[in-house]
Amino acid sequence: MTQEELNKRAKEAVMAYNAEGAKAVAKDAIASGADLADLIQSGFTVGIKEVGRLFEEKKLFLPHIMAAAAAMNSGVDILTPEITKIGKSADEGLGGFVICSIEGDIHSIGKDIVAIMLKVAGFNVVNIGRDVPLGDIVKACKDNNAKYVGTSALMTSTMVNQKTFEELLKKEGIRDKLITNVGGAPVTQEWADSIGADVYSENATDAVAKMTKIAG
Ligand code: HCB
Repeated sequence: MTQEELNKRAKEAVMAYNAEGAKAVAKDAIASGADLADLIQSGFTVGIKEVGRLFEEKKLFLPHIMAAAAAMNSGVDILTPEITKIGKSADEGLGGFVICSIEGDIHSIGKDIVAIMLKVAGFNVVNIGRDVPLGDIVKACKDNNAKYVGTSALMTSTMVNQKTFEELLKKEGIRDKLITNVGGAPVTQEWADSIGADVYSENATDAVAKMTKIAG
């Protein structure tokens, strides 16, 4: 089975809320030595974005999104240990990377994918979850002596917390010790520039490319 066929199956499994189908395509992809990161990005992710579009058009409702997200997670959960195995191991010296979905935001699928890919690239990733209070993110950065911090915001109402977070880091006197990375569907390069974030990442591949370049 080609990569394109696997990606199509992954997309269709998410769009059909089919957790078993998502698991099956994940297993088939592993067995056939396919590009697992591509399966996530060009397969599962395309499916969940399509579900989001139909939700926007009021053709689908929240339970549909929840079921599609559950199907996607079932597939990604199978892929994660394999992706981590074939990548570099963590602690390769690229430094501590705290990542989370920002206060007020429970969306976690994209952030978790970025966390996995950064780990594979050799960062020591500390994924502290979703809807994480700003003060707790600061604490995690200090506790882990992080060099990098990534925040994910999927809603216009929570994007503003990325700005408040930049201000909090300054207040705490640790802004200069960290490289901040921002992402999430409504987040743009313009937004990153306007709040003073160091790096904007459109997707996981972009995050890995930009952050590994910075890490040298
Ligand atoms: Co949700 N939701 N949702 N949702 N949801 C969105 C985000 C809307 C755009 C849908 C819509 O209305 N069109 C919308 C936000 C509107 C807005 O503010 N502009 C929305 C809403 C309103 C809500 C609720 C408020 C709905 C409700 O309860 N009435 C509620 C949120 C409550 C809250 O957070 N306090 C809600 C809930 C849910 C779930 C639980 C059903 C589910 C999330 C499950 C989970 O994450 N565990 C969900 C989902 C799945 C979506 C959509 C359909 C898909 C999001 C997703 O997973 N995309 C989304 C529609 C959309 O985004 N078009 C919809 C796929 C991932 C792979 O993409 O963009 O998240 P990504 O991540 C990329 C990229 O951005 C970047 O890399 C990732 C990988 O390539 N990236 C980073 C992300 N984070 C990064 C961090 C970095 O440092 C670097 C790069």
